[in-house]
Amino acid sequence: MSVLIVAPGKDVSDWTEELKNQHPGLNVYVYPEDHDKEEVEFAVSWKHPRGLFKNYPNLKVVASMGAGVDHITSDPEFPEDVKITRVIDNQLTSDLSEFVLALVMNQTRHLAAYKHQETEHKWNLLKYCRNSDMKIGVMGMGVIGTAVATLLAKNNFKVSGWSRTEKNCEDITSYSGDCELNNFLKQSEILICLLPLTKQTKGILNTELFEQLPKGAYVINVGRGEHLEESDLIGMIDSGHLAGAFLDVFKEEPLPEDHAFWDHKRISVTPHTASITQPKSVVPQIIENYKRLQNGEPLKNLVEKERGY
Ligand code: NDP
Ligand code: OXD
Repeated sequence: MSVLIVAPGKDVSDWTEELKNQHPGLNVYVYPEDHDKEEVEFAVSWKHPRGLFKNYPNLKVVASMGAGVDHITSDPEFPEDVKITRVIDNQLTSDLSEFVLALVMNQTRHLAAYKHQETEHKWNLLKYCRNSDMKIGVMGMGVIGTAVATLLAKNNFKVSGWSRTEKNCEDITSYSGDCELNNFLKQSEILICLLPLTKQTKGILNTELFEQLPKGAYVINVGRGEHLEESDLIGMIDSGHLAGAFLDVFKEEPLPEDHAFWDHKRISVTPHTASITQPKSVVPQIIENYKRLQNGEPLKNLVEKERGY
């Protein structure tokens, strides 16, 4: 049995090295190098070519290199009987939480606005909101969303979370389901999207949703680019309803050079870097699942394919 790494355009030398270090003797192929398709029962993947996996007759598991699995579930030709696993990793989770805390503080203390003023040599004091007076809403209270919400609550923000099912987290108000979305939104002065991309969540960040946020709300999208209707966001910022947005993920990555987001004064962008999987930290869970597969044991971090996450 062999492991196949499929991540076109990505340097995967550290993944290969870690897999071999942490499981000496493991046979690892990197797509598209020459390999016997019949030998492959386990693949590790990030943005595989559509339809690729149907050519592997003995494939049992595809492990996402990241927390998100939309790059796998969006393949209409993905074999029905092949299982999907995802990454759940403390380092990935805390990196993302710290990134979001930095973005929130950047917004509440007007650091981006001061940067603009600096370029114009302008000395203009902006009134700021103290953490304890700021209401933040986190969409998606999974592994990462809960960690983000908890870190924000520890920093005295007033935090709410929205998910499919109700949660019970200390100092975080829980809203769940479509029927509670409006109540969640209407008090979210900063909205953070940490949903997985599914049929239900695609395009969820749109005009209708933004209209339910308080006037002057700020939007942070670190989920997926496909959550956001891009022109709706620009329209709502230009109309003055939203104060601005910080985006780490985009429909098209890299963000095209001529995209309107680059030059928009109230939109900041980063190149999908909120948190980056560290192979050293994540390979142990991949190896564990590889061994579980060999022993016929249940896999960890299994994705519910019907749910899409
Ligand atoms: P989880 O699967 O642990 O959590 C998903 C959360 O979203 C759950 O709380 C779930 O609700 C909720 N949810 C899903 N569908 C709906 C819906 N239709 N309505 C309401 N709530 C819904 O995911 P993670 O926390 O691990 O990761 C979230 C996403 O973050 C990833 O899928 C990825 O897209 C993104 N990400 C981005 C990174 C970056 O660098 N920008 C890095 C890592 C991840 P429930 O709890 O009830 O099931
Ligand atoms: C992930 C990501 O899903 O990097 O882990 O976006």
